[in-house]
Amino acid sequence: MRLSAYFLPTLKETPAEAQIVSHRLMLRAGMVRQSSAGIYSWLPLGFRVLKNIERIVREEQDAAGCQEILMPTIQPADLWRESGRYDDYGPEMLRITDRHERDMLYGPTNEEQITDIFRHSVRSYRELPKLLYHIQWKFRDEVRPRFGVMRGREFLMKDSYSFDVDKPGAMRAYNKMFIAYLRTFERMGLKAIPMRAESGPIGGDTSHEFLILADTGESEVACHRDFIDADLVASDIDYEGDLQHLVDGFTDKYAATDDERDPAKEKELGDALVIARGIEVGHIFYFGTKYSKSMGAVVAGPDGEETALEMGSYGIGVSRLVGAIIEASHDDAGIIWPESVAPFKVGLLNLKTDDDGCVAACDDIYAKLRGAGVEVLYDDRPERAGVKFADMDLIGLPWQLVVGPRGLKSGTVEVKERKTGERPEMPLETALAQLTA
Ligand code: 5CA
Repeated sequence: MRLSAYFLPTLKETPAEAQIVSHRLMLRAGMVRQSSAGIYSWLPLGFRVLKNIERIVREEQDAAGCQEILMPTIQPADLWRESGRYDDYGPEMLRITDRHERDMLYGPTNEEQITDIFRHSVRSYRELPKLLYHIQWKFRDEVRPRFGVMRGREFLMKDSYSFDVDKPGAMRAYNKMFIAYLRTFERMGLKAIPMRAESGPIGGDTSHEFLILADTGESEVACHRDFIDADLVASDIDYEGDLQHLVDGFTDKYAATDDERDPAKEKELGDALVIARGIEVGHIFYFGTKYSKSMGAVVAGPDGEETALEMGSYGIGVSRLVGAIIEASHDDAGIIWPESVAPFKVGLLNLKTDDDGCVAACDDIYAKLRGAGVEVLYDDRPERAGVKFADMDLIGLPWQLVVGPRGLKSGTVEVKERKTGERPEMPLETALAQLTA
């Protein structure tokens, strides 16, 4: 993509309404624009990151045996009356009436909707287990939407739902999601720590939140120091094998969110205790028959008796992750994208757009990189070098390939790694080999 043609409305000034660094940088880098409180439009640069995060989430869900579906954003209120949550959910739920005076709502989550699909489609335990997910916009009329996409009113969530005939089956699904979450966040360059958590309005008695530690996190959390030092998960997982020992390896160590903290255990830990602030990027729940019983979702068990489905649900804050990754990875100059989610891998900077040699060299490099399948943002604007450097640092692409007339004379270019700031000069061919490897 040529920057001269790209819609990248960067801001020089720091927007006054943004209280945390990720929100400031997302506005300054032209990634999002606010529509109304807690509701955002995604501009090209931000949308590419959102899609990359979505792709990683999808790949890891698929790998764990979860099947993708798509449920609507608007749901009938009657389903929520059946589960009892229509009244319980309170003012966070956006309630809508259609032209026939039917009560509808913009879904804050989809337990009822999926339970309804299941009770009409599945009759026998032989059709179980099943794990389904979708990636869809949600609406929660938060009292205090803030921090940009981190606590929005409209936000993108991946939500999965598991259906099993008994509790051991449900726990196998829970464990699959537990491990899939560790892998998902690790691929985004994040260390998300699984912590015992409250289940809140979703319900149930077993629940873990996945938190990244950051000073701007909304809640105070506590965990064993081992989590900070350790790598969180091995690369090859057999999802059909026994995952319990792997999950136990994490849950045996102390890690708890605000409401679940245990002063006695914390005292025992002594120096091994870390107290920090955390951003919740995922939350998994086992809630057994809470929805299946109230909504009549049953299957015939092996003995022919009807049995209520055992269920769990598993959420990832896809749009929140964009902000969370920036909180975890930035410096004074701007964002530092991990390569796996970066909007482009390489920024190509032509430092002298009125020099025919520079233009020809850059056009050629651009074609070669694209030909090799590398995503490149080519700064071909007639701007000063200083402006180009500042913009590239702000938007945080992992690599910058800098081309100027002086270097070209000797056939060299500069390759800057955004993360380390190192900017070695090298022959053009070496640079191309490195960036296409
Ligand atoms: N039905 C369950 C699991 S699918 C559920 O709704 N869980 S949740 O309430 O914990 O939300 C799942 C994830 O969505 C959270 O871990 C968080 O990362 C994200 N999330 C929740 N509320 C917001 C919000 N207001 N803005 C941005 N992301 C949010």
